[in-house]
Amino acid sequence: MIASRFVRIDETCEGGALARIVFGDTSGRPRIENGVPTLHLDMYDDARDGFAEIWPGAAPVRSGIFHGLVFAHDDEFLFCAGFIPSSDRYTDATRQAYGDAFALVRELGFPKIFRMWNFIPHINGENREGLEVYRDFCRGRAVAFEEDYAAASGMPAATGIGTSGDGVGFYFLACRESAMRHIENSRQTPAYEYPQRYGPKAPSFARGTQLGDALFVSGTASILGHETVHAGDLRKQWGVAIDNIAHLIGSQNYALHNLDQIKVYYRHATDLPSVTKLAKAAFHPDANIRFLKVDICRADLLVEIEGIASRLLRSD
Ligand code: 3EB
Repeated sequence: MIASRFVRIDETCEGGALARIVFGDTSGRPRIENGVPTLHLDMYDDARDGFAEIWPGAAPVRSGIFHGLVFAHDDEFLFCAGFIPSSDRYTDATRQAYGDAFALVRELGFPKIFRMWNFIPHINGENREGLEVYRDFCRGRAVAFEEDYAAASGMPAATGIGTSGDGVGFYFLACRESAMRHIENSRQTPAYEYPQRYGPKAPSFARGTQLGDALFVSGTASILGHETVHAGDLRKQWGVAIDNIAHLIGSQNYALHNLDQIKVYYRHATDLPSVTKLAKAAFHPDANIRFLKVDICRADLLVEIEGIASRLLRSD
């Protein structure tokens, strides 16, 4: 099974890791640092001291760079990270970067992308056409998926969220031909079927992806059908997001106490005490949770939650 770990930002990463994502105070192009593909994202956690997410690999790990994409793989899994410089229009660069990523995964023999993360600066701002930045990004991503990927392999679980840094950072994990399954949530319209009022092209992601024992849960918010519910009410939004996750993972026989490697994204700094309390009550006491203060892809969303369900945590 593949699993991530959250570690302190200054903890060195012993050999064999596929990836290190540093949630701290800088953003930039991914690089190979001490042999490990590393992506820095400007988005402090609640403690304002940052943390790193590590994806361990099994030796031998091979790494490389392809069209600015930094990658590493072992025999089973591939990690890849990319970066799109800040711009007043993201559609074409996003289409290009995703197209390169799809070519890379096929070339290296890991054609099944099971989990992606996208971090978008000024996500609720406007591009030079007056289109919301998130929608601009979604347009390029959707075209890339349509052109070259979705027909064969569907769309992975994902997160698309704000960052305080410059430039779009993204990373993903892929595997070889396998029994990976993308999962939808009957409480929510599939994101790729959202109507046009949310943007010219719908977001390209599945609500979750099951792989082996793990269910990767996409960023999940207070959306029922395709509509935001409880605009302006943090507690009610939290409740709907949690119910959405419980319903999604329940369909695969997991419960909330099975959720780990949780990230809680919240819009307003003043909501941190509330989301901390709510998370304590909702998740297993041993679950690893990080809180990140960022903008969320719809201006009316106050909180978004992601995680990985597995059988490792127990309720007793
Ligand atoms: C939503 O359900 C909330 O654009 O990759 C969640 C997860 C959201 C992923 C993405 C967006 C994305 O529509 C937003």
